[in-house]
Amino acid sequence: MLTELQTRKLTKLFSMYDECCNGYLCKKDFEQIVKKLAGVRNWGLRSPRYLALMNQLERDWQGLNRSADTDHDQKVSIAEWLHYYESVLGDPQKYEQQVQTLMEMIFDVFSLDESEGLNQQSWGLLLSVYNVSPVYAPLIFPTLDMEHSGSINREHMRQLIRDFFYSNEPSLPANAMFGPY
Ligand SMILES: [Ca+2]
Ligand SMILES: [Ca+2]
Repeated sequence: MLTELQTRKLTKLFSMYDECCNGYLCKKDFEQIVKKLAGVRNWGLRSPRYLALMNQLERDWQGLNRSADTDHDQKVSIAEWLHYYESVLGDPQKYEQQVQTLMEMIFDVFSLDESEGLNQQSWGLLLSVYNVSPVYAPLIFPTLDMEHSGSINREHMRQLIRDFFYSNEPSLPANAMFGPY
């Protein structure tokens, strides 16, 4: 069973993917996200990076649609999304697979400096791609970067994502890593 806090965070995550804001996730939402992700790095429509990104998001959508769209209308409702995540979070192998893919994509697109970590600017870009205003980045990033290193590495990000999905502790900064929820 998802807790009330988990449900709120997963609803936030849903809203980040619902690019066209119609209350459903469909293929078009993912296509728009690909364009925005590629736009962050100015990857051209025919560049290998763009094509790799497009393939990945296509696979993400197919996987989500196959597992979550239980009424087969080719779109995923919030109820279907929550039901799907309940099953993913209950299965360590599924969870790890999903997070691994997400992590690779995030670091591929948003790590802008040579340390290959995510800085505050990266965070603002990440928010803006996913329908959240980058004005939140200066408020959120310092609460996540508790050691004030200016950068979030992969290991740290993996932990933040885990807390976002699983934690029921209302005071954890990771709950609000993508803004108000
Ligand atoms: Ca939509
Ligand atoms: Ca559906």
